[in-house]
Amino acid sequence: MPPEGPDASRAGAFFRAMEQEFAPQKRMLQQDERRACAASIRTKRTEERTVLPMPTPKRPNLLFVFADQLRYASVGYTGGRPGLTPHIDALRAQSLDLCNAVSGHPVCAPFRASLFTGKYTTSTGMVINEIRISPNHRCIAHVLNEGGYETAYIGKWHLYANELGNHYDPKNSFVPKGPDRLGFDGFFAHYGFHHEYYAPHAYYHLDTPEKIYHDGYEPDCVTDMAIGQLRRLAAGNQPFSLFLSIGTPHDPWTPDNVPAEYLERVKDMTFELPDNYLPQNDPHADNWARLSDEERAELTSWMRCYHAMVANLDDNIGRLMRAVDELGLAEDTIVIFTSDHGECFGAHGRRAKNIFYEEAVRVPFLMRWPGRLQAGGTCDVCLNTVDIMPTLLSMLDLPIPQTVEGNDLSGFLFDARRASEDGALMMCCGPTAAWGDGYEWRAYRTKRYTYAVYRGDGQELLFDHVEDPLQLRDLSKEPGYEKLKASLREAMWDKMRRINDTFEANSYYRDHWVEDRIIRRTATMDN
Ligand SMILES: [Ca+2]
Repeated sequence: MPPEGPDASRAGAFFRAMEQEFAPQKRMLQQDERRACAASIRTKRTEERTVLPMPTPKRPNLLFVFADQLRYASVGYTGGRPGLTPHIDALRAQSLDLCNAVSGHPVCAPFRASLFTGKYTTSTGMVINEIRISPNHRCIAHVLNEGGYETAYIGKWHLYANELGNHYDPKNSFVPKGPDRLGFDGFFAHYGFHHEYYAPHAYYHLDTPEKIYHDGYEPDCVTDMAIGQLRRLAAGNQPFSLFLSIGTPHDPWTPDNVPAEYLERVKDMTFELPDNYLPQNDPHADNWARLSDEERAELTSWMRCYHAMVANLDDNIGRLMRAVDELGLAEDTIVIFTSDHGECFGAHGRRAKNIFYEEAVRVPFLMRWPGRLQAGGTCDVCLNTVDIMPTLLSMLDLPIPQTVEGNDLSGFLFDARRASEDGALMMCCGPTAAWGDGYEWRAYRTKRYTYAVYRGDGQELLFDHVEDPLQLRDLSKEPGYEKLKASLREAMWDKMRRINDTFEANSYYRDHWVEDRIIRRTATMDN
């Protein structure tokens, strides 16, 4: 169990005001009007299960590649190490760069739940890692199937655990064929969670609990597998979607978890603590975000292994894109490259993710669609995780389910002159993978500002990440920022009200939504 969080008795006037504000919504929930509330957020949605006309010409394919824990700042084109990621940089030159993309809940499983459903965490119920999502959501793969797509998935899944840890037991790593695959009914080479990338840990499942072991470095092997699937899919008549979830550069960052040739590539690089490093742990950090003295001493060697993993990831992206081109798929395939969240490496006195700071929430997001999206262009719209599903479905001319809470941002991608000032609601509903109160926050990030508030003690923060990208200067108490803070706070709460997010303590979700690590209900759904 993690140590106790900030004492709830210290919750100040802010928290009491919040309770008051949400009292009507809570009463409504008690009156079993969840569905009515969910219906109220359905605005301008295309009707579900629309009968689709025969696609002529064939719809474009979708290749969605996402790394794990890849920071925005750690690729070459964003100002990372020169020469480390030539293939990702080449892809950027062919792609539209969504430079304000964030992870709406920067943790593995909550991110994936939002990616597949288009819903915020309070609506998926995936409030921490290693609980089991309901199969009753309307997901992106369901819509793709109905639109005539083959839906394939390769890599880490992380939405079907039934206990904390014990990752290598098939009861936590295998997802049976059927509804728990959330609509993916094509090739499905998957595992629950692991980040040891060599045998005997690197394995996957197909349609049985049998473990199939990789012969080599897992990121190379899953890339080979994806290329093999592209070859098969390219020969077929159906449009396809292939999601490739690559485990790197997630820790453990030990030299035996990355091929020697990539350590060789980074051997002359110098790694230093970040400029916003703090020697003390952030008091709001959970067990996964705290650093011991021994770990602090290891930070720069972790960075070395991390960057070696990034170099390997880059080679694999290069191989994958070469295959797309050689198979003649380039013109008819929308390629996405992104990550589930970033990594702090000691910034703000934290490691890992699960926090609103730029190091954790900002992710690379490249979209390549030759002739349709501007190659080498930039789009600064604030793309949140929940916006990915409706935006992609719209680009593929497929219907957006009414249950989707994100926005279709495709109009901004096709027309760079269009601007949006809407920001992204980001959230943390508990410690990374365990139950415990005192770590919950909500935040609202616009192109320029991040406003955030912790539930436990009501502390508010405000950063100007254009003027202060390291977020060292908290403007929340400074004179002259009251009006701005109030408007950002209201914009955030407006988004929360629309999704019935009542900003509960983590134990509330444990006690009301989850039974035996299976999610039974959420803010907008009874299962
Ligand atoms: Ca992750």
